[in-house]
Amino acid sequence: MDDRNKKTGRIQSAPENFLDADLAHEITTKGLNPERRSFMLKSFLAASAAIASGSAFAGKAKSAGDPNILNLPEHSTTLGKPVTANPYGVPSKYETNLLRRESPGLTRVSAASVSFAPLQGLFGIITPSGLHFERHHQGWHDIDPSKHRFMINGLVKNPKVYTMDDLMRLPSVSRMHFIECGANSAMEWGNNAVPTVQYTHGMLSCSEFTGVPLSVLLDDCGYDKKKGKFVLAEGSDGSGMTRTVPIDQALDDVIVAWAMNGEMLRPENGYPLRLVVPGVQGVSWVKWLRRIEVGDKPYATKDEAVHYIDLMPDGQYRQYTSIQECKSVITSPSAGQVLLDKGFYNITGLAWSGRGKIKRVDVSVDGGKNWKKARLESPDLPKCLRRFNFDWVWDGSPAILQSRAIDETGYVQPKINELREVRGTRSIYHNNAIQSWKLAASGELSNVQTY
Ligand SMILES: Nc1nc2c(c(=O)[nH]1)N[C@H]1C(S)=C(S)[C@@H](COP(=O)(O)O)O[C@H]1N2
Ligand SMILES: [Mo]
Repeated sequence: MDDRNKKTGRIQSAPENFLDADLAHEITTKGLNPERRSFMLKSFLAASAAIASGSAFAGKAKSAGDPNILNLPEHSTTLGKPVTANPYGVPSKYETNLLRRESPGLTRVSAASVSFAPLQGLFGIITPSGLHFERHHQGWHDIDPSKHRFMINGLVKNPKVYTMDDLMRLPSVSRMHFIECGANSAMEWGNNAVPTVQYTHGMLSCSEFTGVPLSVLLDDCGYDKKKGKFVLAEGSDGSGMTRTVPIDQALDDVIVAWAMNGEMLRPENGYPLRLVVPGVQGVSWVKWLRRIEVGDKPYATKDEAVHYIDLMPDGQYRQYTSIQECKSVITSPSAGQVLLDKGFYNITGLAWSGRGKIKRVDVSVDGGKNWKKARLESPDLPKCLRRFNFDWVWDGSPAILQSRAIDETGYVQPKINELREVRGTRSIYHNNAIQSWKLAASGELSNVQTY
């Protein structure tokens, strides 16, 4: 392991076994040997045929006498509702179970809380705004945008105060990025088997954000290019949320954003203004943003000197480890779900890296002994979620499902024991270990740790 990895606790290990041992020699420079490919295709079609004949899957085809086919439903014979019945669209009444939820394992301290996104029920990569996870240290507010002010001061020639109107006249950008709380998967440092992916990984969301690049604003105020080394971002809620961002990062891709997924930010997510710090843990994405100060050293605020630090095995704390390392998780099938019968399943999940794009995701169904490449869906964007899919025919025997992501830097998502070797067991933040879901012969899935 090189020094860089020691410092960041990133585990470097070769993805040597990503193919079945008996498949590895079938790979030629042109890809999979054609005979082998047609064999695989045949087994896939055979499995699908079994599904269609009703012998192997939940969706049994029994059309004869089905009243849902024979009788015209009411919606085919009556007038539908007018647009005005739902001027701001909400989901179908049949989807009301898909909600943000507070973890049963965490106690709420007055208003300070976190609600987790229901990853198990989401498709693609964009989190619907109403299901975007929310974390606030002192409750959320719905701030009057006409009264909101944003200030830039510190090492700048012209300190300025902007209204929302001032900001929204400036050149803007729209970019898709994930946001993950540094404490996502925190319970997995112990052996606390949190019951579902909503609670193990649900402090993760992905949206399109629109706003003005911070670099444009810093130029507008004439920041000190020699002495300005860091910026401090400050929120306007009662939590006194303040975080240091190095100037190179601030000038690179940080956005002072007012919009999310095509509309103004939701109040819980920082309306009317928040910082977007791509690749960096959620706490730096300061909501209800009111001030940026340019300084010459890190500010060591409470949220970076006392909180959001990692207790290492030698008893020392690691500070300013803000980047969210490469990580992935299978969102379905996942713990809490039940497979109704053997047969074909689409294993699906999400992969992301705070250091850039996702290069590859492998899936294992035997607890990490063998790995096969998953299909990566588009788009292929840096510091953004990437959806992966994997065809699987379950034979009904117990299995352990895992995914392992590799980012464009070549970094490979570690196993939990590899991470513990470097980081110990007393951390809260930055757990990016491979997640294991145990599938029992009964079809029930649960959260386990395998080594
Ligand atoms: N002003 C302010 N900004 C804040 C917070 C806060 O409590 N106050 N919480 C932070 C934390 S810890 C996280 S993980 C993200 C969560 O962003 P979200 O609620 O939009 O998901 O906001 C960050 N920004
Ligand atoms: Mo957070």
